[in-house]
Amino acid sequence: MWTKESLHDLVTEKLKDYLFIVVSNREPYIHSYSSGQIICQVPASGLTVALDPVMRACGGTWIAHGSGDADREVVDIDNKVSVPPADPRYSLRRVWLTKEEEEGFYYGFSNEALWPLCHIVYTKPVFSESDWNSYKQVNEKYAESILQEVGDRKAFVFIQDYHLALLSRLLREKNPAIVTAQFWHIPWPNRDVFRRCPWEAEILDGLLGNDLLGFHIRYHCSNFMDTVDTGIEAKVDWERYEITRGGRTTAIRPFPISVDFENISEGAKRDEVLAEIERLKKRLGIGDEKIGIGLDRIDYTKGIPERFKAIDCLFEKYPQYKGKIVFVQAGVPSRTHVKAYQLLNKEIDELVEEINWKYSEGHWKPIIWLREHCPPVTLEALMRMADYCVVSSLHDGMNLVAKEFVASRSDEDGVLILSRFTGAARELADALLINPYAIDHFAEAIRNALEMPFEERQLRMNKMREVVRENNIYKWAADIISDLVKFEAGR
Ligand code: GDG
Repeated sequence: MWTKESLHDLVTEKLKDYLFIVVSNREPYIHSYSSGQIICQVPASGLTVALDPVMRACGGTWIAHGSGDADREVVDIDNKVSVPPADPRYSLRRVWLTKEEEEGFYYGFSNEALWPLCHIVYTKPVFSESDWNSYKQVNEKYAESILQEVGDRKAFVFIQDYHLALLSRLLREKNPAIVTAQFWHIPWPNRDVFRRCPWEAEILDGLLGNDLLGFHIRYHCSNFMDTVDTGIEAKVDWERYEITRGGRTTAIRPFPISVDFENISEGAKRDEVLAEIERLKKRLGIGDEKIGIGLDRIDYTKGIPERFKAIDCLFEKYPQYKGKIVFVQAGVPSRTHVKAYQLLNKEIDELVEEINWKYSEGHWKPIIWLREHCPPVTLEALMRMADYCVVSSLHDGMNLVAKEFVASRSDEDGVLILSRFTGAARELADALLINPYAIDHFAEAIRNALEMPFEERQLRMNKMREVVRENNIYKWAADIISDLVKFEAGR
């Protein structure tokens, strides 16, 4: 079983001569002003939630966009600050982007082109030449910051996600000795879909600057191999899952990301969490009702409207549940600058209003909608007080909420309703698996969750807990580092 200590030992032994650098767009800690004071927040992002414990164990430098309005106030002359603020374990080096760069690189090419292209949930990607230029420019800016940080030392740079597809190639051109691995946190679609990107060749070439390229599941690896096979000049080795281009080879591997199981499991038992459950129930007016929860970034890939439609369908079919159950949806606003997200927020508001109007009786209403960024203790309380948790993504690389829910249930209770179209569904076979597009079937799954006897809930939860305990976030990081070291040694 991998722990933070064994990961630390692995890094000390295998990467002892190397500087360890993680790069991502989103930063793990954001400093901002609140009522004239500087506060530090943890963003709602699967990537940063997963990597923070890895960095705490490994040390090193995390390079990311400084997006908080007080971020500049707390850094030193190298744009660095030690984090986590209460117990510093590693350095966060901030990259500054102009408003125009944020618009074109982040909102534009990353989130209006690549995100919908890779998720295929019927939101059309928008390909704009100026967004693409901005994307290239920002990737160059990141490269400069990394090269400065590395200097003439040996370095292992671990690049995150779809915002930085060109980075490894840029680093390699300037400093071929840098070892890079990249993890793509979202799905990789089939080649016919990816072909629609006008800059397909540049993106594929950029990603093949890496020594190792990871996806959550093998299916995404195969889709990538296939896209390269038909998209650009390269030798694709299906036996070894390796691609050679321009004389250098990239290994393509699946690494299912995970959570810090022990920490979440132990944390959920704290008195503070139990007190928060009481506080929440009082605040939300919840009494003896059975509780369902949803907890997401508000994103059109997460299947939030489908979830509410299933609840509507449940009450249509089984009106006896009126007054007996309640569904708490916590949703943290995300990318609201993008039109598709504005439309989604409007759709969600209208659906909640319509369903609550249709079924509410006296003080009771079926859906409690919390559109806010919840502090960690509130998330822990929600997970712990739920009778069932719904993860209904229309498509999701992994989905950490599903694994966090399982990890938090040290009481061995609670039912997970999980979309088949998440990476997590490959591992969590004891969840109630659903197709979120099939609303009737989805409503039946909620009924099953509500009626499931304790023995079955316990059996399923324990099996899922075993899977997440064993395949925790430290194993994910250790597997990547071990594969990279093996691959480098075999060159
Ligand atoms: C991408 C991929 C992949 C949610 N609300 C709040 C909050 N959260 C936290 C959750 C969870 C994280 O945000 C969301 O993680 P997901 O994995 O579900 O989703 P994405 O952000 O889309 O992540 C995904 C992931 O990368 C990792 O590879 O699993 O497939 O899309 O940790 O608990 N956190 C706080 N307040 C909230 O209100 N603090």
